[in-house]
Amino acid sequence: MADQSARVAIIMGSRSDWPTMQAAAHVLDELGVAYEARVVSAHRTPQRMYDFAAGARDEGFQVIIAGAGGAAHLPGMTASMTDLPVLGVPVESKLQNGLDSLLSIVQMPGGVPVGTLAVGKAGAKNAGLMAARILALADADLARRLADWRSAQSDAIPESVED
Ligand code: RP5
Repeated sequence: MADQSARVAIIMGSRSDWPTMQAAAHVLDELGVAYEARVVSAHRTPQRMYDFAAGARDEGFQVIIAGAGGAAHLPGMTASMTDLPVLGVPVESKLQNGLDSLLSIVQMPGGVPVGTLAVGKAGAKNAGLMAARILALADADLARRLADWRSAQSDAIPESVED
């Protein structure tokens, strides 16, 4: 059962995906957005995936971030069983650094949308930011925190090429 305050579910096909998916968790921490992270494998725990996807809205989740590598069916299968927005993160794999993961997630048939991000940690980070932007549409406080986060990011980028 989810923490009742968790608005974002971060699911992944394996514990081995967590070092990548932590980038989503980290940025949600920075923005003060409650999330819950779980291992939910489309292939190894299909019943867990079904139960999660079918019950995600009732658990109080509003956005799902799903990361997987290789034959990365988790985001698409999850999207097929919920009306919540699903953001897919292709995890780097042994084959061409995750190009297989990317194509597995991005090539959804029309009618079953998955918002697919970049391969790896940048994609996970942006999935967290995108989840926050979706939630901020109906949350003015979060919208302000997002604006502050973006300003801080800009301020942290030096203009000079040398120290
Ligand atoms: C996928 O298989 C997972 O998402 C992971 O990226 C990949 C490898 O999983 P492990 O063999 O490391 O558990 O289901």
